[in-house]
Amino acid sequence: MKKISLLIFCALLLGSVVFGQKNQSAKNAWWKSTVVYQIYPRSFKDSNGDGIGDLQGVTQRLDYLKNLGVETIWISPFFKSPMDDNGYDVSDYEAIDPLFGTMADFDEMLREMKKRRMKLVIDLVLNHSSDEHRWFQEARKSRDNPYHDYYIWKDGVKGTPPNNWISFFTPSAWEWNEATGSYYLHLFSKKQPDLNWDNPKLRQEMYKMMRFWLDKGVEGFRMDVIPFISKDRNFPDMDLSKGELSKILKGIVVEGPRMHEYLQEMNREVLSKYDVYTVGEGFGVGVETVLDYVAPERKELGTVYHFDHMDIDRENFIAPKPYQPINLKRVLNRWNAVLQNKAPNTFYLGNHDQARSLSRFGSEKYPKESAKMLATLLFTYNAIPFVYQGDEIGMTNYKFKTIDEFNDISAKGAYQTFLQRGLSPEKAVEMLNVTSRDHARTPFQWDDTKHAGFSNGAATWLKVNPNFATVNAKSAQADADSIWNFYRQILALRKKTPALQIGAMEDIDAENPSVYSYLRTDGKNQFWVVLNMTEQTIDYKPTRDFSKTKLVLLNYKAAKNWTLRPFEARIYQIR
Ligand code: ISL
Ligand code: CA
Repeated sequence: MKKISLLIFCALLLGSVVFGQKNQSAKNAWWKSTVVYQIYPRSFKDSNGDGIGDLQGVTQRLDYLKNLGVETIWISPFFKSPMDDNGYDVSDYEAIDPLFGTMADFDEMLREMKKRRMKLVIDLVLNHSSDEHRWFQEARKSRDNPYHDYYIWKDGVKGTPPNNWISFFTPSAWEWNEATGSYYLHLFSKKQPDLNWDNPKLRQEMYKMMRFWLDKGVEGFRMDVIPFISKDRNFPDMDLSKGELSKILKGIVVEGPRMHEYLQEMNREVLSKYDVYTVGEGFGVGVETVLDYVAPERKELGTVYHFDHMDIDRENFIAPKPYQPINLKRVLNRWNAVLQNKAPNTFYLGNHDQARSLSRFGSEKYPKESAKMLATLLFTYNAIPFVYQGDEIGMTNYKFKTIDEFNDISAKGAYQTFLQRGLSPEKAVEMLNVTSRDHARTPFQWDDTKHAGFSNGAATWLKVNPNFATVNAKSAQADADSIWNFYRQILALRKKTPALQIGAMEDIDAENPSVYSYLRTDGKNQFWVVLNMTEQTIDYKPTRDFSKTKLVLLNYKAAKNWTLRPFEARIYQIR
C-alpha cells in the first residue's frame, strides 16, 4: 500500500513538473515581457585573431550585455556551413562551424548565459539547407536515392527552367542538376536548395534537430523565412507584374497551401512539449494573416516579426525611396490595432539584413538625439523589442567605396542587376550605400584600438567603420550622456514598469506627420510618450491636457515647454 501511494505521489509530482512547464508557455510566459538582443556572431567579437567573430567572443562579452540590461539573446546561425550566405546555408544542423568554434564552446556559452539568467534563442533555417548538406549530396545523385525527396525537383530541359519563379539572389529559382536530369528549387542562392516539407520524413528530421537543441537548454527559436515552407505543387507561374516581392510570392511559395498544417504539427510534436519562445521571420506576413500564426488557440508560434516598416523607404529592399515618419507611425498603429489584446507583437528597427537604424530613421547630424529617440520608440511601443547589436552605441552605415568592399551575396547580386539596368558602377554603389545588408555586418566597435578592439588579428572579414575612434562601447560606457547609458536607463525603467511592457497603447495624435504621441496603460499606471521623429524644431500642441504629469525620461538636458528640439523624446508618467 505504501509503495503504491509513493508511486502515485511521484507520478503526481512528475505530472505537475511537466504540466507546470507547459503552462508557462501559455499565459504568463516569460518572453512576453522580455527584451531580445540580436548577435550576428561573425561581427560581434573575434576571440582567436582570424578576423571573424566567434562563440568564445560572445561568451567574453556576456557581462557587457548583462550590464546593458538585456536578458534574451538571439544569435544568427553558427552551424556548420560553407558560408555562401554567411551561415544561412547550413550543412550540418547539429554541429558548430569551426569558424565559430566547437560544441564545447557552445556548451560553455550556454552555461555562462544561464549563470547570468540569460535566455538563448537560436536561429533555425528550416526552409533550405546548404547544397553541401549530406542530404543534398545524396539527393542529387539519382532520382531513386532515399534523400532525393528531401528537396524539390522538377523536370525540364537544360537551359529552360520549368517555370518563371524568381530567387532572392539570382534571376531564376531553378538550378539544373546533371545526374538526375532535372532542376532543383532554390529561393535563395543556388547553394541553398529548398527543403521539401511535404515529405513527412524531412519534417521528422527537423523536429528531431529542434529537440536536440532544446534538450541542450536552448530556450527559443527564431525561424528563418518560416512562411516559405509550403509551396504550391502545381508550380504555377508567378505574376511578376505585381512588383512587390511579397505579393509576387504570396500563396505560391509564401504562405503556401500546407504551411499552417506544418506549423501546427511542429507545435504538437515539439514546441508544446517545452517552455520555448518562438519568433517567425514573417516575410510576407501582413496584418490580415498574422493572427493565423500567433493567436494562442491556433497553437503555432509565439510571435512573428513583419517587414511592413522595412518597406516604407525601399522598393523590394534594395531601391531607396524617401522616408516619412508618418508612414512608420501608420505601420506601427496598424499592427498594434490588430495584435493588442490578442497576441504579443514584436518590433525591431534593424537586423543583420538591414542598413543601420540611426542612418535610416535617425540622422547622422544628430546621432545621440536621434538614436535615443529611436530607443525610446523601440522600448515603449507595445511589442517585444529586438535590439540589433551596435545600435546601443550608435553604430552607423559604413561608406563603401567599390563593389569589392562588399561581402554580402545579395549586394553582389543587386549590383549586377543595377548594371544590367544601365546604371553606372558608381551609381550602383551609391544605391547599395543606402540599403546594403553589409552596413549591419561591419565589426562591432568595442574600443578605439586596432580593428576597434573587435579582433587582434591582421585583418577583419569586413572593414571596420572608420568612426570607431569616437563611436565605440568603451567610450560610450564611460560617458554618462551616451546612447549606451540612455539604453540602460530606459531598459531599467521598462523592466520595473509592466505598463511599458504589456500595457495597452493608444496613439493620441495619429495624423501628426512629425510627432508620435501615445499612451501606455495597464490599469494601474499610465505613461505618455512624445517623440519628435524629425530633425526640425517643432512647436508642439499636445492633443490632450493632462492635469498632472511627471517627466520620467528625456533625451535632452531639460524640457523647454512644448518646444520639441530635433528628435526630442519624452516619457511622462500621468498621475
Ligand atoms: O535581406 C533581405 C533584404 O535585405 C531579404 O530579402 C531577406 O533575404 C529575407 O528577409 C530573408 O532573410 C532571411 O533568410 C535569408 C538570409 O539571407 C537572411 O540573412 C535571413 O535573415 C536566407 O536564409
Ligand atoms: Ca574568430
